[in-house]
Amino acid sequence: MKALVVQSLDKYSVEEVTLDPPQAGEVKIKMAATGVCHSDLSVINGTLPLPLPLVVGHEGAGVVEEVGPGVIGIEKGDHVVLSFVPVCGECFHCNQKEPQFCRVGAPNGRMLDGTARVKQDGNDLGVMQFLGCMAEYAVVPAISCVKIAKDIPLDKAALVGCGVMTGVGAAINTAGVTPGSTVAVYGCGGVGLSIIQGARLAGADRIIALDLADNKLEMARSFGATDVVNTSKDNGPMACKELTDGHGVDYAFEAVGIPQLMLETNASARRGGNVIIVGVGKLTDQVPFNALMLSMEGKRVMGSFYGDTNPQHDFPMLLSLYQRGKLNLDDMVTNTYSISEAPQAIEDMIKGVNARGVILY
Ligand code: CXF
Ligand code: ZN
Repeated sequence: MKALVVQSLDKYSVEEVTLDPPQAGEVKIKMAATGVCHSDLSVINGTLPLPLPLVVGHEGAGVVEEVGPGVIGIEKGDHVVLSFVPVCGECFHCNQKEPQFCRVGAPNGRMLDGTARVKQDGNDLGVMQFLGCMAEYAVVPAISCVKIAKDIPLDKAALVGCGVMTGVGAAINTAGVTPGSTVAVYGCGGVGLSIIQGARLAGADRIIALDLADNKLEMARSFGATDVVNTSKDNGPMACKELTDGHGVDYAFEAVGIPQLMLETNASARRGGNVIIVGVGKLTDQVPFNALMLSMEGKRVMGSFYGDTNPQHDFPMLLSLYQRGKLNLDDMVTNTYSISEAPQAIEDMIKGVNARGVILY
């Protein structure tokens, strides 16, 4: 099969690889669609350090082709969205109702039993997040699969596996955006646009989108932003204050992963407001919050990982909203690519041309 393989830092190409059959607790998926996410790039450039070579891809949907021993509840022919975190339902975090932090395995490129299914010339290849789904097929843990209705288009469903869940979940699950509230979103890529949609679904009155690129701000408007600010021309926190009678917003989100933007996000929230950091920065970066103001301003500063999702509940819920026309996934897919064109899809993402680029098989 063809897969997008990262051979070494900043070096990636479409390769012919082989895939072993699913072992106990695993299933083989015939991929239908894979969204291209900045975290794939983070693996390529080493921001997310993983042993290489490795197959990227962690935002996908497809059809179950083969079921390994001991798998119950998933059958050949089922349609599934892949969760980039396998959920065991039994560990400390699963029991805390925090399945996004499930401890069943640390993503190190291998399967949950520590071995590999993808091979090239007899050598093991790693996979991203137990998935490696930027490939024609993927063998994945059954506990990474969320079954969905067969009438949902799989190219739209794929997006729920990462970007859409991360963004909508940050607004609804992490922040708990309330009706009538004011919201600012720094960064209008796939995740930022999904935060905007989440805030709109939650009934926010004012949604301010901030980005450097006019094409992203145009998209933001179409997904529900009421105001847009191009931060290459205007000061973000000042604009947020002007639009909220001088107070600052109730909920300010950062969806890029840059320390300076995290500080601007904090500065855009009102006293007593909420600051939600969604963007994943570099391990070596620090954010210097002012030691006096952190207490005095009484803001709730929080991180949001995977939209605080419970995949088995939230994926079907978001897809139901899609089917009823309340969540716009159609316009999120701004370009599609074949697996052979995956390097082009990565380059387009770097250029910022897409809301989401999607590989179709
Ligand atoms: C990431 C978070 C870090 C692990 C890989 C996935 N989230 C979204 O892309
Ligand atoms: Zn992602």
